[in-house]
Formats: sequence, C-alpha cells, structure tokens
Amino acid sequence: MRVDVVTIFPEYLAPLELSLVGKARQAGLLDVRVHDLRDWTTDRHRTVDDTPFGGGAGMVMRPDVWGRALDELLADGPARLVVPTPSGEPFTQRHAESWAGEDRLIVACGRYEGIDARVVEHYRDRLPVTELSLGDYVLNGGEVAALVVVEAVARLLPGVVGNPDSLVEESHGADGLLEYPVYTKPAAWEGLDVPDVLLSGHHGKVERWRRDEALERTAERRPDLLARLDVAALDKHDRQTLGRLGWVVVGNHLELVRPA
Ligand code: JB8
Repeated sequence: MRVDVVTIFPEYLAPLELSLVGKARQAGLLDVRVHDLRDWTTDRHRTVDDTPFGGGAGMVMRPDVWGRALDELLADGPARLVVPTPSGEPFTQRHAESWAGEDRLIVACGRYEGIDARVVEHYRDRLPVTELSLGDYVLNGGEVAALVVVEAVARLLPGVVGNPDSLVEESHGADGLLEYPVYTKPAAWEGLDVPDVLLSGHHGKVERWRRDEALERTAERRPDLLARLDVAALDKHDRQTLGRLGWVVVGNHLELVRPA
C-alpha cells in the first residue's frame, strides 16, 4: 500500500522510519512518501496561508496551494483523501481495517485554523474523502493524526506483524470489548501476586476468567461500547456476568439498570 503525507513539517513524520512501520517500509510492504506542502507554493515567501474571510483569529490554509499538491499526487492514480480535523469523524479500528484493504491514502495535514473548506468540497466529488478526528481535544495540526493512521493501518497489512494471532485477540477487535489484563514473570512482585487461575493450567477456566475481566473492564471504563454491543455475541455466562454489573439484555442490545 502507498501513503502520501502532505505537511508543512515533514520532519514531524520522522518516526515513520522506526520500529514496525520502518521495517514494513524497508520490506517493501508499505510505501510512505512525505511531502512538503511548500513545494507547491509559487511566491518568494512560500506562503501557504492567508487571513480568514469574515474575520476572526488565526490563519487559514490556501486552497490553491493544496489543489496543486493534491492534483500532482493524484496524477499517479486514485487514492482516498484523509483530512485530520477536530470536526471529523472519530477514528476507529473499523477505519484502519477498511483502509488496510485499499491501495492508496493521501493524508493532508492542516495547520493554523485548518484548510479552506473548498478543498474537501472539491475533492469529495472526485475521491473518497474522510475528515477524521483523533478524539475530543485539539492539537496544533494534522501530523500526529497522520502518524496514528499510518501505524494503525500498517500493522494490519499482510506480513507486517510477525505473528498474525497478535491481531485477533486485542482491544477494539471484532468482539467490541476491551482487552483483559495480562501478566508475566515474576509471579510475585511488590506484594502483588498474579491471579491464581492463570497459574492453574486449566485452559477453560483461564478463558472464562479473561472474558469476565474484559466484560468488567468494558462496563467500568467504556459503557458506550457495551451499549453498542450486539447481544448475539454474548453467551449465557456473559449475560450472567453482565447482570451482576447491572447490564441486562433488552431486545438485541444491552441496557444499564440501576439498582432500585
Ligand atoms: C489545524 O486536533 B487535531 C487537529 C488539529 C488541527 C488540524 C488538524 C487536526 C489543523 N489544527 O486532530
């Protein structure tokens, strides 16, 4: 897969040389190209921004500079355009899974007050475009989101993660629950013991304990995930555990009932 990242801070993307993503690139599994938006400016000062029409604080990125950059990259062929913005849709593992099956992404990193809205309006009629949020907080630009998207997608590409089993049993995986807690040696540390069941060698009991821990953690930390869970994925024991946590099946979903 190919990913083009366009930014006024190409050095910000240096971590994409490292670790698993760096190895995937070296192995030829992932082609990441980082571009300086200022390469598409035409003035002496390499200007990428201007004052907002209608007034207000800050500066807005010019659509003409972005248009030249994106048109040149798109001359190589079609791509999905990803535009990080705090007003985008929340990035999830579902986006990463879907995009890992695509040929090409272009990530357009804004700065200042963002990119002139006509850029997304123009390319939406020509390409799949996703305005994407990393969460409900505000960063200074889209570069961190570009790092997040490349890492989340790259690890799902065939051959990038050595043991593909690592990809199936994890948080925000298909079962819609958070991961259970994990432990390794030493079995006793700072007065804290690893739960006995994990040392028992009883595979069935280990699996049940992990499932209950995942359900409890999700109920405690991410009730929004439980409320969106498909109850078809829950066995009788799951429903018992959730019942003790105050969650009951109503139709095809879960609801939290407070004790009377
Ligand atoms: C200007 O918070 B963010 C984010 C913030 C930004 C821009 C893009 C993304 C562009 N500020 O993810």
